[in-house]
Amino acid sequence: MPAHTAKARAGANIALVKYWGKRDARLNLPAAGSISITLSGLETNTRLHALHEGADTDELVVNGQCLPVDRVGAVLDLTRKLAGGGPFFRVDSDNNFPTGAGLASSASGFAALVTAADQVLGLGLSKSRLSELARRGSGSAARSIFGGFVEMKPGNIDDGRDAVAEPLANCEHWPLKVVVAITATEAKSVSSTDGMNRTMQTSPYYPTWVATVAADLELARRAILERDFELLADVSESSALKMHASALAASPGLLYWNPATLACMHAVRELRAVGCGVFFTVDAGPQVKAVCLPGACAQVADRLADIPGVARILICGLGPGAEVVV
Ligand code: 2P0
Repeated sequence: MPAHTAKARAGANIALVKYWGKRDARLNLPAAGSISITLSGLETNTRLHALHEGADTDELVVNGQCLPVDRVGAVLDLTRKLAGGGPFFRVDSDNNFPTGAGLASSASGFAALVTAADQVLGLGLSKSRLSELARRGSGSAARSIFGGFVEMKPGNIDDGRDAVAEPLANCEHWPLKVVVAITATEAKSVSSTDGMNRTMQTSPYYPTWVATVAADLELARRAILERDFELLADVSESSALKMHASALAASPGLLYWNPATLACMHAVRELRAVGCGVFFTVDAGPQVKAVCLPGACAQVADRLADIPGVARILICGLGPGAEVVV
């Protein structure tokens, strides 16, 4: 029986093997797979409230600010279609971290949205189908449906039903920590979607980048299952740097880093060289995510906090997948 309101929460995720490029832009199908960790502490809480019968569109409020419904409305249309109809909704979404600055608010946002929509429309979809729906909003959102270590499959069916995420290992398997160094809080200048499109269309390195992902996935999968930190560190840093290399070579080149980003990357490498269990990854923005063994977390946080240009440090653990909040 459909309800009038539902609430869900989802954690952000950080890719260790990056997603950067699509095989189908309309269905938002990735060109290659990716592997991520879902985080605790960086999350979106989303409440859906059915609007009165005369309403003719959904409404979106993010952190108290009205925004165009765009992709959110399109994903809600998909869920209403599955339900054989349904009301328009007011979507109230709150992120407890800076929106649009390379901290994957779209990932936790769309994962929470489809989880709440499933509940409010009484669909009872499997996690796999929720992952497919979340992907239509944002490719990385497919991964935030699951907790812990997650692999996104690129799939090869045209309609995308096999382009979904699946769990690789739970949080307890390997309770890594992530120290996030915030080096800018304003929204980034080029969105991930636009950056990916530009890279696909203009970067001479794009085909090479895509061709290397399968081997990285294989290594990362093995590193995670065997808890081999050195292997995970090597493959993750390499994947991030290759993604940025392909983006830097686009026309015009995509330069997501600022001086503090680079200083943090050097600091992480210096720490690792003296035996500290840490590696970096950087997404389509200037923040640096330092993934660490639990015992290294305090030392890494202290070191990054001292770097000029680092405005704030966040410390996260691994967290659960998207869930309904009662
Ligand atoms: C990732 N990023 O794997 C990569 C690394 C950013 C850099 O997934 O176009 O917002 O909505 O599917 O999911 C961010 O891209 O892009 C992203 P769309 P999305 O985490």
